[in-house]
Amino acid sequence: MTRVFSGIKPTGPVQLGNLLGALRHWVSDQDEADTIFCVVDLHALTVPQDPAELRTRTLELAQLLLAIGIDPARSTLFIQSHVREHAELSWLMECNASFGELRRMTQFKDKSDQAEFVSAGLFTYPALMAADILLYDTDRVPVGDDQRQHLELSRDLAIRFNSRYGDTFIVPEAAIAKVGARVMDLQHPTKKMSKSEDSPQGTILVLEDLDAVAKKIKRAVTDTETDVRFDTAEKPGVSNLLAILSACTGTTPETLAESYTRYGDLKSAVAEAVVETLRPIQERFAELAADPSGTAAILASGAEKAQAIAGPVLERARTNIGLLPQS
Ligand code: ATP
Ligand code: LTN
Repeated sequence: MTRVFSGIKPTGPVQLGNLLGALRHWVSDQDEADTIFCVVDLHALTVPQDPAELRTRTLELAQLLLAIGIDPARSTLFIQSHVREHAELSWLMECNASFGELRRMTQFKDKSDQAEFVSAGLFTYPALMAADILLYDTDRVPVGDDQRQHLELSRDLAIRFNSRYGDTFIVPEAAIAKVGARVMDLQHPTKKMSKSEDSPQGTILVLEDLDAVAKKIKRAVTDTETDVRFDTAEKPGVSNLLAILSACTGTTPETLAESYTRYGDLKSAVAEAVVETLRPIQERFAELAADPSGTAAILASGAEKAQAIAGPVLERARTNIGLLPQS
């Protein structure tokens, strides 16, 4: 059976891009693959975090994943830091990644440009991500388009490790959807929507008040023309709305463009589709939030199942790289 693995950082409230670009595919992957999903709290530490807030967000993010339909009976759901193997394999990955290849990562360039304090962890971030993936003999990694370069590096590191030390890791494939893999900010449609950027009017939060969601969509930046066309270069705002509607309805953006002649009608349709996508998630989240100990139990069992896979894979890597076994 195909093994699917993916992760999400507890760096802020989950936004529509996370849902459409990645999380909805995690849910559908459960029908056909052996699925493992992880809240990557160690990755969140690459930028400064308030400890109490990080703890709360980590638990809430796990509850949100359950609310969108991650089913603990079919998937392994756990917190990255609960499985110590991630940090250890990350070191082996760091020692096999070059300074030059890490320096070329565009996410590092973007995030370090804006940061006052650039941690060493922000730089080595992709080595930890490769460790996450390789620890589970992963075949496929569903992610948004912004993770393409990190996935390519994970593959390169797996191939390099295998060629230096003998067959150790499965080389994973990225799974990037055709539609919704790059949801843009509603106010700055040439920038991706992000949970840690400060753009409240341009970002739709999955748990946000639904009237506020509809208002933000109706105020989304479009352009001074009037025709509805799917053209990401010339019409980024309109194309973003079409892509969002497409991801929510399953109809292609090109076909949708033919059904609307006015921006106002398109925006109303997008608002309705997004609100109806979010409503059931919010209802389910409210139920789960009332039972944090239920989530904690799911996470404990998830970490145990994850560790049972990660332990032997790490052992394989330790042996092949030449670390002396403990007697
Ligand atoms: P941050 O702002 O802290 O970097 P983020 O919102 O980009 O966070 P991540 O935790 O880095 O979210 O990503 C979780 C998943 O959501 C990843 O697979 C990522 O590719 C995807 N994703 C994030 N933003 C978008 C977006 N705007 N459109 C589509 N997919 C996205
Ligand atoms: N880097 C990813 C989050 C992430 C991840 C992973 C995704 C960490 N480890 C393993 C897939 C597989 C991000 O910024 N979205």
